[in-house]
Order: sequence, then structure tokens, then C-alpha cells
Amino acid sequence: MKLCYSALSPFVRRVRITAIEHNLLDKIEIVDSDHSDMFKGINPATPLGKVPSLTLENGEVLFDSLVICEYLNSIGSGPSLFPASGPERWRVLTLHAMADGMTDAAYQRRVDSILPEGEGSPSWSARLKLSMESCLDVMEQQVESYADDLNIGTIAVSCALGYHDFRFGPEQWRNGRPKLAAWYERFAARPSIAQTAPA
Ligand SMILES: N[C@@H](CCC(=O)N[C@@H](CS)C(=O)NCC(=O)O)C(=O)O
Repeated sequence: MKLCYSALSPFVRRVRITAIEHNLLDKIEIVDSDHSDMFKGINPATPLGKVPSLTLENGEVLFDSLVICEYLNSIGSGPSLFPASGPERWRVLTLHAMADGMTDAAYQRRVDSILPEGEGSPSWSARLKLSMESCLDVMEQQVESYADDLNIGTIAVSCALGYHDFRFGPEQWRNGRPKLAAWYERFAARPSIAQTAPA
């Protein structure tokens, strides 16, 4: 299998964590994305031009990160990261959706900040920041329910927080969110999370 990859992508990171937890790293060949022109897209393997994508042995291309993670979960040998059915499945997928939306808002803010002079939108960036902060506040309220569970929802939360540290460190999301900060410190020490941290 070929994973089209970008070292700093928080979406690719979720796939890498899933691959590590399922002992699949040695079955995956890494293909670097093409960052020569951000306006052309960085991955020709998908119509969206984004990473990650996973090309299977039969040539079929899977995307986006959630689909790839569930595929790896279905063929791997680790404990399942996707509850099979019932209320727990919807809870975990909704947690994933919140963390994914927060990550997407952070990524769009980051892109806005590197656009050529005059092409960004400060008011839309402020809207994205509000959305990120609302997600952080909800995470602080519900983090006790995450416990020490490892699933696609808690993985996505940890990647969202890691990306926040990496791109928006000075905003100090830990301030006023002590429970989330304590949970993240424990969770981020897990080998699959520590090994894939953006540097
Ligand atoms: N929903 C997608 C989001 C993927 C995404 O936004 N990837 C970014 C990298 S962090 C990308 O490829 N950006 C390049 C572009 O949009 O041209 C997923 O979960 O895989």
C-alpha cells in the first residue's frame, strides 16, 4: 500500500497513529506529496489534491483520513479503534467530527496566514478561531468521558491539540482548561502519539 504523505499534516498523523497501533507500518510505503505549487494541490492521486490518500495493491485509491483509518483498522491486528455499532459508535464518530472540524479550522487559518498579501480574510480567520475555541471549551467539559480510551475520536482530539501547539502555540489553549491539559499530557505519552508528534 502507498500512503501519500506530508510530514506535518495532522490528518496524515491520524493515519500514521492508526498504522502504528495496528502493526501495519511495514506494509505501507510512504510517497511524499508535491509542495511545489500550493495552488495546484499537493496530491494528484485524488481529485481534491489533498493528503492523505492510500493506494491499495489493486490500484484503488482511498481517501480521506477517516476512511483510510477505518480501512487500516479493518485489516490490522490491534484492538479496534472504531466501535462496531450502537451508541458508542456514534459518540466516538461525533467526537472525531468535532476534532476533525477543529483541525480543519486550524489548517484553514494557517493557510490564510501564508496567502499572498491582501488575499487573506481577517474576519473569516476570526470566525475560524472562534470555532477552534468553542471546540476546546467543549473538550474541557467532556474530557472526563474520554478516560484513557484509545479510539479514533481520542486520537483525533490529540492530533487537533498537537497541531494547535505546533501552529498556534502562543495562543496557549491550556489556559483555563486544566482537565484537558492533564488528559493530553497523559495521552501524548503513548508511543504512537509521541513518535508522530510534529517537529
Ligand atoms: N478531510 C481531509 C482533510 C485533508 C487536508 O486538508 N489535507 C491538507 C494537508 S494538512 C492538504 O492536503 N492540503 C493541500 C490542499 O488543500 O491543496 C482528511 O481528513 O483527510
